[in-house]
Amino acid sequence: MTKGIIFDLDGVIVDTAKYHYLAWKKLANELGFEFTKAQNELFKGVSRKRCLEILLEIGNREATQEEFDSWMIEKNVDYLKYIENMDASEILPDVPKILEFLKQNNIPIALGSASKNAQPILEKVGLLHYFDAIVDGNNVTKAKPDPEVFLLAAKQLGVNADDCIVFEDAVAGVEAANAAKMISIGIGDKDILSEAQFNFRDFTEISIEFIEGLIKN
Ligand code: B16
Ligand code: MG
Repeated sequence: MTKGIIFDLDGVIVDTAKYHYLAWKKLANELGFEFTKAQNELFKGVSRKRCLEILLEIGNREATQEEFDSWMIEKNVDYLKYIENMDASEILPDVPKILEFLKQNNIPIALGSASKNAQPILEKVGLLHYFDAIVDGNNVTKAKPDPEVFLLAAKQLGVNADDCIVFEDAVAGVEAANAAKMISIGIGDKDILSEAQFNFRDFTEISIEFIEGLIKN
């Protein structure tokens, strides 16, 4: 039975968090309060709807359903303006090297992201062709740490869940991978992602030998 590899998007393949931050900050400022980069950390791996709920808690703002819906749209319209200008230079270091190695070894590759904009982002940065399956915020009903996104990705790849390996930068994502009984690899701060089975700061720390070991076991 082959292994399957599942990548999160934001914080693993590209750093879209900085664009999410600018779009949320603009909305917060319009609503009359500040939104800091430190607060933006809470938004990583979290769905758009939940992000707005947290933002309103930060600003101590109430919203009617109509306002909530229109602010969700406004934030996304602003976010998409940044995405529009993305290109291959925004791919995080050594990600293409790993994707290329997996492709050459016929290892199925999936995306497992909370973002509803995942497909256009992969297209913009020129990585879409590497992915055999894309499961994102448009396909799931339960957000990470629920394992739904990764279980669906495994299913679409035709690989058993316990033969999958997940790269994640968010605590909720690592929890989701563990709940799916997959091998979890934390990308980022190992103290924050301490629940992951393996930890690396970024892909430049990951050798081809390490990947070979994972896909052979
Ligand atoms: P969208 P990931 C997540 O991406 C981001 O980390 C998170 O900040 C964002 O709110 C979420 O996608 C939804 O994104 O507004 O584009 O649907 O890390 O799960 O790839
Ligand atoms: Mg992420």
